[in-house]
Amino acid sequence: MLVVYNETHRQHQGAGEFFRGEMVPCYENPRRIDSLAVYLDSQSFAEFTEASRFGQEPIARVHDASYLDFLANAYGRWIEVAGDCDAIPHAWIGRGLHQGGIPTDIHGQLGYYASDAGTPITSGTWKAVQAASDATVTAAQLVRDSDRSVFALTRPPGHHAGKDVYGGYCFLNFAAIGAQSFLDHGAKRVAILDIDFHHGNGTQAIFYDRSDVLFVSIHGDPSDEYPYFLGYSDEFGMGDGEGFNVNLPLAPGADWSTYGRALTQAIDRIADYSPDRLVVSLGVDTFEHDPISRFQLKTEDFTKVGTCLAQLDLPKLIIFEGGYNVEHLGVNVANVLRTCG
Ligand code: SP5
Ligand code: ZN
Repeated sequence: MLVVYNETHRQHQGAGEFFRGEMVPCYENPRRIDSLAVYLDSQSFAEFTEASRFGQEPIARVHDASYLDFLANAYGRWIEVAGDCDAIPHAWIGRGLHQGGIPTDIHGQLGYYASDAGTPITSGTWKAVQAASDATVTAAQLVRDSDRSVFALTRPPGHHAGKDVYGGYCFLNFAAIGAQSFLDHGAKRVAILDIDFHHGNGTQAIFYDRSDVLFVSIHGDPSDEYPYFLGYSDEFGMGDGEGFNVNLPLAPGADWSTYGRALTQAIDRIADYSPDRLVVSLGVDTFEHDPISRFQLKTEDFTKVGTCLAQLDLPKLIIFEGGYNVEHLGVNVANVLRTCG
């Protein structure tokens, strides 16, 4: 399998995230990719290649211009008022307490665009996420040219980012950028399968009213897990998108017997849709020893995940999302990639 490696990921390195009333070291850190890259590099099935540059155009197909402008300048504006530390908001929009305007102050804008206090904007965030977009679009191009599956080995992750909102460690939605890039190059129907432990709320929201992208997600029940506010089983899509959004929430503690059934259901729905292209948001925070998640997949279960994915006989654009047990990331991801077709 081709692996597009984005070395610039390292530019995004947050000091801490706010959790349970205190700052804790960021779970989403460069060691994740370092460890994963070393492991994949030792596997003969993985062939590394570098990203080409595509610039802002594919990003602007998914995200709002004003949001991109904010992301590009947020850190510079923040250090003027806060000094040289990561930017984190302290005030948010409350339900019913907003008429739609965007404040001018950087603190107000952070609160406007952010969905949580766990996603610091650092000096290199904008560079890193642009490079991650390049890696994604390169991978999509390679899928088209080679008719083989390609893995975008990059971070930070993307599936919690909406068209004008960041959070959940995510700033740009790479699954959406990849899917849109397929559509812009002739695909008529793209399916996105999201198997990160957390619901891909950003991806869902971006495509909620569209039928050209089917979004299917298996994740921890949001009544009990981040991102809390989307990911319920009665969210089917709206307007033209009605029937093209499928959420399969599972209770905490799900192991392969439960998970495998949901995965079969997800794959059947995707096969029914008969997409031209398939994007996989691959999080391995479904692992039993993930430090922030609550499913119970074992290392050998990731081979079963890959074998199930192989039933969808299409080259896949696979994008790395979550997974925070740094030591086991490599073997878990490799077990999916080796078997997924
Ligand atoms: C892409 C992705 O996986 N984003 C996940 C964002 C989760 N943010 C909330 C983290 C809550 C941290 N919980 C720590 C539990 C430690 N026992
Ligand atoms: Zn996750």
